[in-house]
Amino acid sequence: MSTICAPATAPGGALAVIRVSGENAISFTSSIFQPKGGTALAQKKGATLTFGNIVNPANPEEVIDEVLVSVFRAPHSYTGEDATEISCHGSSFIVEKIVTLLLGAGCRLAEAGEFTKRAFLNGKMDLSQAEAVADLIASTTAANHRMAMSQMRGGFSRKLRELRDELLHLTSLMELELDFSDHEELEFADRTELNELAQNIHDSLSALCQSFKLGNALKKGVPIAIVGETNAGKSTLLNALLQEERALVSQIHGTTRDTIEETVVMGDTLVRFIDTAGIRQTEDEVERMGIQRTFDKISQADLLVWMLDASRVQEQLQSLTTQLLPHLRKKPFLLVANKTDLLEVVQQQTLENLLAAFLAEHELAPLHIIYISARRSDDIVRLRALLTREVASLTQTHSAHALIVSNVRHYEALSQALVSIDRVMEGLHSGLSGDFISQDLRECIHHLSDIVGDISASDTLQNIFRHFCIGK
Ligand SMILES: Nc1nc2c(ncn2[C@@H]2O[C@H](COP(=O)(O)OP(=O)(O)O)[C@@H](O)[C@H]2O)c(=O)[nH]1
Ligand SMILES: [Mg+2]
Repeated sequence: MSTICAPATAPGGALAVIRVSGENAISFTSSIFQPKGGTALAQKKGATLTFGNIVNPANPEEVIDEVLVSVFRAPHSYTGEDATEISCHGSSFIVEKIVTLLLGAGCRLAEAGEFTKRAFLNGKMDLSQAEAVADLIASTTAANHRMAMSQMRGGFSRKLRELRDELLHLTSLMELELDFSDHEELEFADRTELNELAQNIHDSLSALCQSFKLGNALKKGVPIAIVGETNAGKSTLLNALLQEERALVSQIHGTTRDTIEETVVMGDTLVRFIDTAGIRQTEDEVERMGIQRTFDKISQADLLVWMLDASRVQEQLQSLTTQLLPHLRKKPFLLVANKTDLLEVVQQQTLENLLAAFLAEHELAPLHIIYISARRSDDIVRLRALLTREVASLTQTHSAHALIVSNVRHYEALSQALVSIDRVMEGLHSGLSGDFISQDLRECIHHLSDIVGDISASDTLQNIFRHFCIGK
């Protein structure tokens, strides 16, 4: 396989690393490197550092930089091949120059994800672990980091192997029955027992599939929709939470016609706030489409912030569309009464009574009722703390050690495996012949194998590694 090289660090830092991997990694690096102190790279053991100069072999007087070269020897490297890493100063000129010299020495520029792809092909990690490397690099929150780290260290792979072993066991029991079905005197595992085995596998697969909703939310941001009448102050709140002027704010009703989504880190979790078009009766076609979209977003959200204009609560509750109520009964929500700066203290008491009566009448149970002015920063701080707590408890329904699926490809394979195991169970119930059941079992195993990468289709591999950055 050819020897590849690429910068492995993003531009802008004080130092940069250039990676080289392949059969000739050490000799190609050596041809542009003069060690200080004598020992040539070729004589160096694996996992050692050598200090020296990068020089242009065409003109050894031309010193490009003083660098440290790490030498790794197969199979003890990230890729499993001979490899070097050149730590140089982080100038884009130096990095480019060194890469050019390496290309001149015989290297080829690595494709996106090619180092990790080689690690996979050389058996250093399975496919799901390789994918976790990309997630790890992209992780911006503690929750995402935890998920990627656990997957990279093989927690998920182990679970899949366990499931595969159980499926193989079940298959062998089925096939035993097939092979000896002529011998009526022999006792086989009865079908209730087989069914129990299948049920266990079903439960594990189903739990993994269900974890995807959380995994996906953690990766893309836990969706929280801000809903309410026009002019309640929803866009003002979004801007305050994001600390930027993202959404247009105006006293003109119906300003926000489309949904706006922005992510922000709260505690150790990424949250995706969705500002929606205010809900009201309108003749405006575009605004109506916006309101329809509001309801779509409400259905997708994990948490709702229902906002009322505290200075107009009575009118707002009266005109409140009944369309919103079923959603508020189904989803956890915070009730935020905004614009308290426009209220007298006594008015707030009346307001609290009014709201309490309304909530009781409609059987609504908000997680919290909070009075704020979206224009006051200490109110925003208070609301933010409350939201952070609620998001943490939403995402901690899974224990910290539970496996969470966050990759769409894995989720799809698991869902298909679940369909196959369901067919196996149906087959066992209805007394279907063993050949058919074995066929479904094999299919189930096949879907699980896809996840860890016992797959031959190279376009699938190409597609997975295409999304990596160069140098990884
Ligand atoms: N007095 C007062 N006005 C507010 C407050 N929050 C928002 N507003 C104003 O209410 C109007 C509507 O706000 P906007 O965020 O566009 O409401 P939206 O339609 O729910 O998105 C704007 O003129 C805001 O400046 C608040 O806490 N107090
Ligand atoms: Mg708005």
